[in-house]
Amino acid sequence: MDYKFLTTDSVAAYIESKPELSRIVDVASIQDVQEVGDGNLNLVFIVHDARGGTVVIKQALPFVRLVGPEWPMTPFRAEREAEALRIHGSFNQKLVPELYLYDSERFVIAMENLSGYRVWRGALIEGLRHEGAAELVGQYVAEVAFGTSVIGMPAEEQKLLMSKSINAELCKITEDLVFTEPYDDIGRNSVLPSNEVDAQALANDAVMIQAMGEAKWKFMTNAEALIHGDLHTGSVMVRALNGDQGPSLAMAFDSEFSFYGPIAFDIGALWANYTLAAARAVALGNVEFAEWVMSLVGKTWDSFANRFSELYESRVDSRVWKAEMLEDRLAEWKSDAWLFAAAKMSRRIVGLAKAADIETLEPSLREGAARGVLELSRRLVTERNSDTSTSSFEALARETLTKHKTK
Ligand code: SR1
Ligand code: MG
Repeated sequence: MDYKFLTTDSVAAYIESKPELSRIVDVASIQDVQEVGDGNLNLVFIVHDARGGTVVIKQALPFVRLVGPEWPMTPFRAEREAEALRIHGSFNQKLVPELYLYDSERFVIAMENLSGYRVWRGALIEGLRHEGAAELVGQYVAEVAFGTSVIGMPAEEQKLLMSKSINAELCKITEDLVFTEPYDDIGRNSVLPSNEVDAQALANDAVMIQAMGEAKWKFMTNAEALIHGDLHTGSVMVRALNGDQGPSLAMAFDSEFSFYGPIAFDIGALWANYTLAAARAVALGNVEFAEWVMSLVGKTWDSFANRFSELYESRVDSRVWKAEMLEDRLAEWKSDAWLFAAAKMSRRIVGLAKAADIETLEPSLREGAARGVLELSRRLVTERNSDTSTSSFEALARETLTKHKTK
């Protein structure tokens, strides 16, 4: 794939060449171009001019940045992200950044720079409470789920959109890294020496393997809605309305993994990443903060279920989809969210692409946090068969993470 990669030196000329961008940023007064891509895949630049104009420019490389050119990856993922931003934004522009441009020749997306926002994972690592963020991401998942499923969109339109939303290579990353490799290491897994026994116990757990097989099947076949596809806390931006915490706004971004998949996958991803933040807090002895973080599980779910239920009133076809249909779907999604959360938390401990919440703990503390998350993931897949309430999820997390605290 032959196209020019952007650099901090070439971004200004790029903006000048695009009227959609030179309207937003005054090229002559650009003060600052910073490459901030701390993700696993792309280049990301933030640009500021002297007049307050600002933009985020993201370019997909034809390989996985985390690994290098030896792992080629389709840059057409940028198109998937642009489409997801556009479509998700059409339901609620307050919950996703605005898309300014998609450049299909250089696989570049330009979007709104969310001034005053920060990545939620970093805020959680610092122990900050962004109140209301979990409710807003729950609302985002609900609006996307309703708006792009056949419940909220005419069937012919939905089929056309589904046909244009194939994202095979990025789905394969998830199929491999999330559902398979933690149980069948092909050389990309790693843990602390003291956690090798825990990783081995996970990989040898026949019940877990069966559950992950089921989760993978659901991921690969439940084409319910144009989901985000990678909705961890690093894919959410938050902004406190006053100071650095308290009542807050939140937006979802980085939707390059978007595809027609199971709605519960996005919810499970959030729950798993709340759990990682809580595991960190437990390891550091911040018990109250860990409690608050785990309460986000219920807050996200309640907001999702309430918003989806409101939207369900305006479903496109109510002939056989009555109140029972809504009840059944919510029950199924809640149970599946347990399963997906289990998959998403254990992969961040043993597999490629780990999470800073755990990785930045010093090893003596990381050991217990990692052990707690791995045991919790195994308990979630069995316990969900008897109780799928979010309070049970939170209680199970509290108990398991605390039990394994080291030091
Ligand atoms: C090779 S990409 C690794 C991970 O980064 C993304 O954030 C996804 O979670 C993916 O699994
Ligand atoms: Mg990402």
